[in-house]
Amino acid sequence: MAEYFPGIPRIPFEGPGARNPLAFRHYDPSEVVDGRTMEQHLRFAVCYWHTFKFAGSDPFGLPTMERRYNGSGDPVRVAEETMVAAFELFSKLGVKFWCFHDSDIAPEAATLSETNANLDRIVALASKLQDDTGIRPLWGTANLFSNPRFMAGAATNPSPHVFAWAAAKVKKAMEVSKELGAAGYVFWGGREGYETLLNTDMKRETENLARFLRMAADYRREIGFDVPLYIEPKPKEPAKHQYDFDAATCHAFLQRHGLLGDFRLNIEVNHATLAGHDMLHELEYAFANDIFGSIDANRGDLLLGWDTDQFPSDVPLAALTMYSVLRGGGFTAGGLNFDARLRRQSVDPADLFHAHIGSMDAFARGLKIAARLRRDGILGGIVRERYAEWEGELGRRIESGACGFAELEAHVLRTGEPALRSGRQEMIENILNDYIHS
Ligand code: XLS
Ligand code: NI
Ligand code: NI
Repeated sequence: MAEYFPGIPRIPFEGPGARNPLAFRHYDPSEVVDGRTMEQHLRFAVCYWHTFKFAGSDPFGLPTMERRYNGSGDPVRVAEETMVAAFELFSKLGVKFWCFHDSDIAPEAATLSETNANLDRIVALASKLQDDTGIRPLWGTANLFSNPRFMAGAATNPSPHVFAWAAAKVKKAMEVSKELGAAGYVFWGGREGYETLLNTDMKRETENLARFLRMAADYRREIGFDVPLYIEPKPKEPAKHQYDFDAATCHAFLQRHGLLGDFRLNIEVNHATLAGHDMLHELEYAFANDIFGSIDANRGDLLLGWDTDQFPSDVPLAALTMYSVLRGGGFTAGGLNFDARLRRQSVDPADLFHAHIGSMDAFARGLKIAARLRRDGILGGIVRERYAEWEGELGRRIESGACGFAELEAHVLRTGEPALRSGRQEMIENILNDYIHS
């Protein structure tokens, strides 16, 4: 079989002092942390679109990256070569999962049937490569945003004909995801929103979106595709406003339309920041409301206002992310999908490896830091102590619903002002630094 990343070996674990840039310093898949191996905890996935289809173009410039597999020949042939290259990269990195859109893996043709035939051909190849390697999708999804027919939305399009197209694409993408043994299925509504309210019927669009998602949930049951469905929140880009704005907006929407039983969230770091939150806020909200599902791991740039999708090599953020995930019970069907792409000047195929190695190492360190934080129980203890008064007489009466305003007023008249207590933020931040840097 052709080699698409010659000169790059299977990436070994060499430990913290290693000098070899093509080695893990911290990610040792078999190392046990808190009763599970790192591989079981972290469930890394490589994303197909950025890693294999992004070639360095930006709104001002042409592609910069040449790849052996992304040639200019017959598109199905190119798709096959790309799939083989993908499994070479997955295997060399030692990741067990990948994520894809239907149109990343197989070229769209003139009609739906031809497109589906292309997909079937590539999926057969992917199945074989999966059998050989034991790698499978963390999730699949349908691209409902690139083709011009979706310019005004997919499930929220003013035209039912386009709604039908979206349904047909999702139907096939779910079938294919099931066939490949995907552990989940994602809905990201890049064009489910609006450019201007002057031509938009928001009520109708959001109700149609709910109808669409209900049909998807029904179809999942119909074909026995027994995995979680995820909504991936994002507030904008490409649409000016997207209906799945953030975790709380999605939660309210799912609740309002009776869809909570079928959907969870796939939370992405750079989408959280575009919504004016940080990742930890979104995770905390999802866990607090029992809708956490999976993570798209990347990061943005504070000085740029868009979805830069950089690789998540930031150790403190990885540590706090894993702290939140561990506290919530760890991943079940979900995992860490690197929805991230190289910078435009990182033109070498080896850069794909450096990017993934650095992010996998960051999360391995983050996992260990998070496990220590939990074992020592310091942060947990600080929070418990801060709310300790709720265990007292007054707190218990309020939380059990035993009292109302009149009794609370009487309490204040009797006892006067509360004592002011420090939130100790700076001290807590110092403790965190001790853990991160020791
Ligand atoms: C785009 C999204 C997209 C989804 C999958 O911003 O992150 O890549 O993860 O459609
Ligand atoms: Ni994104
Ligand atoms: Ni994403």
